[in-house]
Amino acid sequence: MTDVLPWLIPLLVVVVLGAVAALVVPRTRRGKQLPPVVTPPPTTVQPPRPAETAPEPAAPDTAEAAAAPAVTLERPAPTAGRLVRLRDRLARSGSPLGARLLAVLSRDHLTEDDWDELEETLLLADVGAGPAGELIDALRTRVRVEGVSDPVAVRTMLREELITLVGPDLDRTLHTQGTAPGTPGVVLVVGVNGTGKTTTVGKLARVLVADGDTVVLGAADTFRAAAADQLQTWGSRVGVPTVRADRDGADPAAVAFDAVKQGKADGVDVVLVDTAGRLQNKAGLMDELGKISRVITREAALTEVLLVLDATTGQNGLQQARVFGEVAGVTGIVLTKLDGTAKGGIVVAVQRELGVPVKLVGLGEGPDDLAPFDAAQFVDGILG
Ligand SMILES: Nc1nc2c(ncn2[C@@H]2O[C@H](COP(=O)(O)OP(=O)(O)O)[C@@H](O)[C@H]2O)c(=O)[nH]1
Ligand SMILES: [Mg+2]
Repeated sequence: MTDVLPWLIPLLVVVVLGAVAALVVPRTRRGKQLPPVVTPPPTTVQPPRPAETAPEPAAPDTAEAAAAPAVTLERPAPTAGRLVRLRDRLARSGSPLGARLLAVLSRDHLTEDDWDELEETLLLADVGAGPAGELIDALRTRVRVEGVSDPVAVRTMLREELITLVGPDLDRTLHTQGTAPGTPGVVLVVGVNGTGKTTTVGKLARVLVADGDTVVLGAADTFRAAAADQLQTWGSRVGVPTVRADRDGADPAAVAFDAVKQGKADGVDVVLVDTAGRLQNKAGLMDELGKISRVITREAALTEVLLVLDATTGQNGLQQARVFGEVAGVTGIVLTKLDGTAKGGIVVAVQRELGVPVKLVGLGEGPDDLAPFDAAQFVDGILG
């Protein structure tokens, strides 16, 4: 009996340890949430790592080990000069506008028909009736006073007038600095579904990281887990964590609140909050966005509300923009998909419509295809 004891003790230890592990490990295991037995916290902070698949249920230890792979972070392209670097995308999409305007203006004696043609070209490029009329008036005056001599002078004149129309003096600063010590800047991103909000938040996180800021993302589009996954993937690539709901349909305001709280606790520079754009009715939209802003401001001031607008949607997009402008207190516009349209004039129209400057433009689906907007560089891009 006594010589059995030395065997029995380690055996008992193994059995007890096994039982303890069986109790503890499933609780700490990450993965897709089944209907929870214990009430989970409303949101979780997902550390910056690639979106994972659910771990094998039979191998919790391996899953834990696999949860900490050596992640190679990407280095976003510097933000300075991005619009210049992406200029050919504008030239490609905007050249019909720039080239057509230049072609007409270079004619020897400009007739009424020529001026009508110019106006029509501007309208086709979504500049909007008011601004198009102003540009024509300005050009007519200059042609009368200065005459149109050589092509270089014509180009210079058109360039100057287009820059004036786009607004060289509008303050396009992106406000990402917290307003009180120890508080992050908070950027809320709103807009209709499919305009490019999540992509923009992802690209913007990269811009901020490239500029040396620390960032937390809030996935307040809680309709589908896929939306949060999409955002988390963007963040992971540059080492930025995402605060997300544990279940579909959770309260977006709660997620936004938790994200800002988390950002504050972590002492980060900026919190970016992505939202859903599915609400078609104005009252519902106002309710939801109002609630999100209110709960955010309990933790920190909202420093920027960006409205994302798809440049290819023209007048339709403007209509939607108007509604968001009314309910969300928009402070800046992000115009996406400018690489896919000849209607660059929408920059002018939307600024007029909302009285808010375009601050960023999306010029492609690549991770660094988001550029700070600049009137002169934009016009140069359009004129090719
Ligand atoms: N060509 C182009 N595509 C873009 C741009 N921004 C976003 N997209 C695409 O637009 C689609 C919708 O984007 P997403 O961010 O999911 O829109 P959300 O529903 O507003 O969040 C995606 O396929 C994006 O890759 C852009 O600047 N240029
Ligand atoms: Mg989205």
